[in-house]
Amino acid sequence: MTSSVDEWVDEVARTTHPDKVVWCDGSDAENEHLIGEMLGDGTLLRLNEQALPNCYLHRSNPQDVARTEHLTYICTDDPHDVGPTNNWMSPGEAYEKVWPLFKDSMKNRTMYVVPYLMGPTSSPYAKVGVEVTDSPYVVANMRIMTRMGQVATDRLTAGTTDWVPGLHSLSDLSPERRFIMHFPDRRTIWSIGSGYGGNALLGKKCFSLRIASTMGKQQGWLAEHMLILGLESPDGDVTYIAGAFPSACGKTNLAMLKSPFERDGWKVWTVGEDIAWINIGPDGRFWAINPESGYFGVAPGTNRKTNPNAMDAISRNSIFTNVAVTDDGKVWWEGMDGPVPEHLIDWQGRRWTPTSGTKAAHPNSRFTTPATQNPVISKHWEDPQGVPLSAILFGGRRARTVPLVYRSFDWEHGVFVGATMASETTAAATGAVGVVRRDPMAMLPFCGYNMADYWSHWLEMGRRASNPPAVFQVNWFRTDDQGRYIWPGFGENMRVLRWVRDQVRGSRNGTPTAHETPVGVVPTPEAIGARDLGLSKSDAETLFAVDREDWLREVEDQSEFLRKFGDRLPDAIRRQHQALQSRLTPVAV
Ligand code: GTP
Ligand code: SPV
Ligand code: MN
Repeated sequence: MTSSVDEWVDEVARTTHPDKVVWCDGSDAENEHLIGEMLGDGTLLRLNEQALPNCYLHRSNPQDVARTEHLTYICTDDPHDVGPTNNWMSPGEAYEKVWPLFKDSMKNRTMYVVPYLMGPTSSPYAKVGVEVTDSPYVVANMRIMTRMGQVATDRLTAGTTDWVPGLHSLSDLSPERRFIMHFPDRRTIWSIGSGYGGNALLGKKCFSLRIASTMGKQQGWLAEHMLILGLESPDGDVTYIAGAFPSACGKTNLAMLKSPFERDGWKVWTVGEDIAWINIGPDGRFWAINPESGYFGVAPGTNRKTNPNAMDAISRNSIFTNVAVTDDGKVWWEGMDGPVPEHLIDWQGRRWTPTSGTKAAHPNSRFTTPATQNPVISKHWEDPQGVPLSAILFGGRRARTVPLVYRSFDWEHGVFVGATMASETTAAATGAVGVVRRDPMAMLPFCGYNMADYWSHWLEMGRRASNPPAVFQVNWFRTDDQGRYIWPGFGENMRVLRWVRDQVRGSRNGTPTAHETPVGVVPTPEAIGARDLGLSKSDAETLFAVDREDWLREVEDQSEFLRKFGDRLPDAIRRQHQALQSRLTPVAV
């Protein structure tokens, strides 16, 4: 390897004291050997070999089942550079407080050195990381989620200097000694005390969002928590749409959508389902690549009806984390097809029956599966320049207030809509579930610098692009008085995608399909096909309603949030907020 990688690995090994150091090449043989070892020590359990060939179950420590946002830090000299929405620690304090936790943390363990590439192999936008970890489970997941091994090593030996070092150790898995640390100035990551998902697979949230967002700010591009899909219309044309929804709010499902209108020629192709890196092309459009090569998807709720493409993808070569198992070694989770089994082994390895009164699978249980197994993978998913975006959707879980879909008036208004979006919290992070919080651009836990500066960067990107995407907000999660979701969601979201395409490419038949409201442009119920769906009149009304009182409360809550950013808040955001307020306030006559 290059001398700088060697030096860093030596330095880490001198502190963490592993038994041995293994440099990973990403080969099948290496993977088989690792899997064998993990089956041997119980880290992995083999699933039914006929039904789920080469699939494994991992049960994580019950104290380590989701990202831990309160233990996630951005380390800069000046606390103002991380802003009010991030946890800050000075690099000096990090060295004093967190570095010592790595001392001897890999004793009696193997240290794996994992070079990986984020982005298609031939893409000029792809970037190299090197993760050092003492978790073979992390290595096996990184092998699915990133282009790991030789392809990355080749870039390093070819002289890439801006590679991102990431140090990861399970240590004792204690939440008291758990820290997820980011040093944007040195483009370095340290993670200790967790083996789970976004805390431990450092290529994902730590590099591709937190560190990459700071690179993007400096270099003029965007690292976003977005799915990317291609919407094929009956004329065979494909419109690319990106969508930023917070964790566990529907990105994977929308990106893999199975169209109910396939026979009419409407179809979705997946480019990415969690992260997008966006550059401005020579044509003045936004071009997006998916830096990942696999899906780390939410298991509960996934079934043949909601997401048949995912069910096909995860039927082989996949790792399941914290799901339940049936007597015949198949996987099970809440929302799985068919009747609930009489007994199961739950996510913690305990006997479970329908009367147990607990969830059999953890609500944040996940599958890790290679992107290439997705039956609707886009043939452009590895295009080096990415795909050109016509629209960006911002979406969240909102029981009230936000209609099914609306379009923003222009780029500046669209950035404001993203900046002020909110969503109910989910099991993807530890803490209370179902609490509405502001989650700008679905990046609240992932933006590596001051969110106000990030909005300035978004505004600037729109000014630089001659043809930026149109911006929409969507909400699949509006409920009625009984708390039931009004909108059927999943495949039926195709109806919203079709309307979005009409908005950006021109209507199909010239009849009016939308009307203007104070918050944005809302479709007519007919344009979505509310009647074909059998929605009652009152449900359809609720779904498309923009209630003045609700929105005035929303504006009030937005004020409180925006105030936190003080002088750093871009004028354009302040202006947009005032403009929304005055559109909502009837003029006295
Ligand atoms: P992360 O991987 O955490 O970033 O999540 P994600 O945004 O990819 O969310 P995902 O598609 O995995 O969906 C999360 C949960 O929401 C799952 O339980 C889905 O079944 C459910 N879900 C997804 N789309 C819809 C929808 O249109 N309607 C409803 N009601 N539920 C949905
Ligand atoms: C998310 O929480 O947004 C995820 C899962 O995609 S994790 O990889 O754990 O961050
Ligand atoms: Mn995510």
